[in-house]
Amino acid sequence: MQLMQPFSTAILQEGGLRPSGTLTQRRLSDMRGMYADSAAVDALLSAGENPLIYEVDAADLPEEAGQVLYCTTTIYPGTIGGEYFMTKGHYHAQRDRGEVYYGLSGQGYLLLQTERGDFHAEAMQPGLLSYVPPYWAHRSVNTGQEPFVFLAVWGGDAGHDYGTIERLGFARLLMERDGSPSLVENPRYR
Ligand code: S6P
Ligand code: ZN
Repeated sequence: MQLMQPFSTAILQEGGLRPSGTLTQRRLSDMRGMYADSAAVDALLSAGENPLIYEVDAADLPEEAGQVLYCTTTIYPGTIGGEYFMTKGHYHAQRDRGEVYYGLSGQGYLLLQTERGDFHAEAMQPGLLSYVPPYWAHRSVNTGQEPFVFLAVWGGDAGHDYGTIERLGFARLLMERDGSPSLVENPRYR
């Protein structure tokens, strides 16, 4: 059997792996329907504005059992209709696979929910590890004025289910209210 060789990667506090892995950029047009204020989304896109919401630099590793995958995520600061810039969010395709997030720079929140109706919001900051248990969908949000960057580490066979969140959304929205983050019920949830 051919064994992989050990290696090291630098994790940049401002986001990114060195050497770089695979870069993915998510713009507003990639997230239609995810922000509650669809009129605000349409207005920006039809004005030709398509802001970069977040980017991921993911280690090039096989997505299979036994591997440990990792990436940095950089969420840029901003709001759409008062809702902070955020990731799409997902369940793991294999629901019983957990994950850890480790804050590198900036400020944000991790929103988590389960299919049986639990919801949880966890503040994230540099130096803090946030644990995503099995069965919890997860979305991260930048509530600060600068890029919010974190490292994620998860099992190689977890996979990603984006469709469930695309259909149902998250139970609560993280909105900027008087300059501070505020969780509000998502009127369109379920
Ligand atoms: C992967 C992990 C993160 C996210 C990344 C982007 O399991 O949870 O690396 O992929 O933060 O979020 P999303 O929801 O677009 O994959
Ligand atoms: Zn995940």
